[in-house]
Amino acid sequence: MISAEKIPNNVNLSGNKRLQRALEHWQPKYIQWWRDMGPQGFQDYHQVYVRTAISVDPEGWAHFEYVKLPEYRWGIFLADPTPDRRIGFGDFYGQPVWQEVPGEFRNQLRRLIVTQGDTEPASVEQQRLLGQRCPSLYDLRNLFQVNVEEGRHLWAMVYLLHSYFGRDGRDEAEELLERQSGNRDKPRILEAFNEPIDNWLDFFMFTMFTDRDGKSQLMSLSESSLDPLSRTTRFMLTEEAHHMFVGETGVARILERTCQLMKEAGYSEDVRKIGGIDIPTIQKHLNQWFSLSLDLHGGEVSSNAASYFANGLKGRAKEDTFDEHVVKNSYYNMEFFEDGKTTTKDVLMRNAMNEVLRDWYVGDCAAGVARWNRILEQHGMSDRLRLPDRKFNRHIGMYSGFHFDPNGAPLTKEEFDRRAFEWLPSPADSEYLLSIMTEPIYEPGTFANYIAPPRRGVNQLPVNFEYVRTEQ
Ligand code: BYC
Repeated sequence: MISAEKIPNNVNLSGNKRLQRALEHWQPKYIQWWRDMGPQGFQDYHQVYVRTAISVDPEGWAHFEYVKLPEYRWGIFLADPTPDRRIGFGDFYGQPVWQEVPGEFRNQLRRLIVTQGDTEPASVEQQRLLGQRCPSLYDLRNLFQVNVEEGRHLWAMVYLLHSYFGRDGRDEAEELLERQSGNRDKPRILEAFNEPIDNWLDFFMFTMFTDRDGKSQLMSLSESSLDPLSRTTRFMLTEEAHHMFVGETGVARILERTCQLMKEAGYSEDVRKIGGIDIPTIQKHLNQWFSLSLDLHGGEVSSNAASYFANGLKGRAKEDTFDEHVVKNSYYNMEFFEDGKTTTKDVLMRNAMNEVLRDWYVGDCAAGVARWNRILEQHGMSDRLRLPDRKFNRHIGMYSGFHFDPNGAPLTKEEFDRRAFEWLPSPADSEYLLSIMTEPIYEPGTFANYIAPPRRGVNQLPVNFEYVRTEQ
């Protein structure tokens, strides 16, 4: 039985019987999905020290407690309304925002919300086996924190589907639990969410780069004229920040440890011989998840994106920092690849909105990579990590039929296939990573050999706190 206490919310759930009934119907299916497809082996006998959002004010969204994962209180929260909020871009610029879904945009909005919603359970499915190879209890707890919040983000989208899309919305909410990451017959909608995440380097790169796509997409949806969508995604962004923290500091801690091991081994030694993760392997995983996440921004030239913008459904990240918001007659100078050469052409800006968002995304990623490189620098290493060219390893958009190296130089398919494992993780790399992660570390304050401890623990607790405890 759903109650306001069980589902923390600020949408007056108990005052909306129709919605409450719809969610009551969906909730047991969600819990069943969580048990079947969520963290394997951590459902019934473990208590996890997690953060639960119980309101949107600064104290309320970070309430810490021990819970069994299936008993996590997945809540529904909208950021506070902005008084007299107006449409910030597109053809309806300046008009009041919508509290209901306009009939003519119903399909487009449903599609955006379903696509966003689909990624959330997908990521939980991708990460479900990682707990059994965790590098520490601190990391295990962070994994579960990310997982329960992705679950909450699914609830956020299901709330919108149930509230504003009637029967269609309810059907879509069911299907969100039926598609499965990597399933041949019913895969998740977007490609990156069907890729396996087998090891912790993948997990940290995913939370660094793919969750950052979550950030850029949520920023653009938070500009939406549909006010409940805007308010929902605005609140989701507060949680997304933590996921990227997990990714960025996870890779930073691996780099830190790699540098220590290299020093101990006298620099010339192969760091793998002493159980570390070498920098080329880190670079390959960076290449993989960055390029997959570039794909998540859609095609460079997109009539979908133009239409979303014109109709005021999906804006640009930080729309208010742009000078002009209708954007009818401006152009974007875009790179194209034609006859084996790159060239540039002007494209109507509205058609280039995916690329505009990708620009923002690439800049945000580059700043993160620069922070990683400072660690290498501090240790006196000459190696540096770098983002590959955006044409590298693309499967969506205009570069998808072509092949490029990480510098953006064109290659034939044969050349690319021959050299792919110089730039992307090979089966041997994956095998090596799994070999150093076979034993999970469940001893408080102990860390796997390949990763340094964090500088501080969670919620001002010590690093050796028992973040996940087994029930006696
Ligand atoms: N994979 O006009 P185009 C997150 C399809 S992550 C497969 O180029 P559009 C999270 C497209 O559907 C953020 N298919 O692209 C992170 C279309 O199909 P149709 C998730 C793809 O529509 C970590 C065709 O190709 N949120 O939150 O402008 C953990 C041509 O499309 C892909 C959103 O994505 C792909 N990568 O843009 C947990 C926001 N890309 O029409 C969570 C909502 C394109 O030919 N979604 N296609 O059947 C959107 O805004 C847009 O759907 C996209 C695509 C930006 C994804």
